[in-house]
Amino acid sequence: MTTRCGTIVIIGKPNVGKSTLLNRIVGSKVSITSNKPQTTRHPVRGIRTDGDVQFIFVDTPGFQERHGGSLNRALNRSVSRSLDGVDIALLVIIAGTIAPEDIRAFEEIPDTIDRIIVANKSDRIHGPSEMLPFLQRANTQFGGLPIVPISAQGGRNVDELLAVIAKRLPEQAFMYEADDVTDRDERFLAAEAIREKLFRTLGDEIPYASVVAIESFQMEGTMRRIHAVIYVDRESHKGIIVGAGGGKLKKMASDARRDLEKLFSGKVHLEVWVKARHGWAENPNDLRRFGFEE
Ligand SMILES: Nc1nc2c(ncn2[C@@H]2O[C@H](COP(=O)(O)OP(=O)(O)OP(=O)(O)O)[C@@H](O)[C@H]2O)c(=O)[nH]1
Ligand SMILES: [Mg+2]
Repeated sequence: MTTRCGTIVIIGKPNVGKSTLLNRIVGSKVSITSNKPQTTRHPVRGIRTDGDVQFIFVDTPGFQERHGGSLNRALNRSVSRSLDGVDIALLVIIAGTIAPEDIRAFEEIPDTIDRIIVANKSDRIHGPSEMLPFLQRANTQFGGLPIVPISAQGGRNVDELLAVIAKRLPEQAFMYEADDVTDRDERFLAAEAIREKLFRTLGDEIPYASVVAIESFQMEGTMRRIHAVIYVDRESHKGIIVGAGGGKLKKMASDARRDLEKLFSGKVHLEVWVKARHGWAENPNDLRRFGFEE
């Protein structure tokens, strides 16, 4: 049997729905999502195998322009590095608009890579009278590359996108087992599940100044016992996360635990502490320790 297999990187400005698309495609929540930009900080692979075709998608952090700190530079470097050796790049934009940031993200993709423009959130478009002129503009802007309107959230047209991709994948052996969904280990997924709750629960400032570390992860029979620490940049942030009577932290931990039990199909015992670690986002040693590539 001839098989097709290839790597498809998902890039685009923050908050366009890259991670939602990845999760939709693999049918499991391997990448965290929120309505705040900069949710994804580490590239995550999502794998999907349909018969004789294996898709290896790489979700990346949104391409950053606003702030020039060490963390953002590390994020942008990881986007650029994710483009190395891939077969296809998907540029995700929001249907109906072509922003200057979209064009700059597009310019990051070498033109030696097969490119597809994905116009997400098409559920927000009001019919063909809005869609057709947009498609025409996108066609001119992106030099006639394929443009596929989808809704990652609702799933509209995602199968059509997969069909467009499948045709372009090289003929080669699978790189993962047919039932693999991600390359990331359970420690990573656990830390991310907690970080997602910070993004979804707290105001703007805190999530960006925090990072989650897994201190221990043990199997006890079929139960996973996980101990995590949320590091924040400032002592005063600790109280904001913990909340009155510890209520906020308790809720975030129990939401994260529920997600993880679903993802791991097994019982999880999760304990989460909050500690201050001043200046971690500007400290190269801390950035390395928390898994940001140099
Ligand atoms: N209406 C609508 N909203 C969507 C769709 N796809 C994603 N969203 C929402 O858009 C927001 C951002 O989604 P993410 O998947 O986290 O976006 P991202 O591009 O991965 O963001 P970063 O990792 O921060 O760069 C979330 O609130 C999603 O629920 C869609 O098809 N339609
Ligand atoms: Mg993301």
